[in-house]
Amino acid sequence: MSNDLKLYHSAASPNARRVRIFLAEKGIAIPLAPVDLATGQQRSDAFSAINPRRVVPTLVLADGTAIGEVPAI
Ligand SMILES: N[C@@H](CCC(=O)N[C@@H](CS)C(=O)NCC(=O)O)C(=O)O
Repeated sequence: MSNDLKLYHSAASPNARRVRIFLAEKGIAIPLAPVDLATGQQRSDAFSAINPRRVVPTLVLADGTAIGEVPAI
């Protein structure tokens, strides 16, 4: 398990699923942080501070850089 990375995702998100499938195919385990899209958690102040575009998936690197596009992740 790499604790240098954290993936914000949602089980209901097809885009987040694309990244989880990639991680599984590569055998990479990283901490997953669920974001509840149904209740609008992606629009919360806390998540907006992580990714101002307010979408999942968002991959946060060890230095705090947040990447919020599947192809870039
Ligand atoms: N272009 C983005 C799209 C990400 C995206 O649209 N994510 C959706 C879930 S599949 C989302 O977070 N939607 C939040 C909202 O609509 O408020 C990517 O490729 O990662």
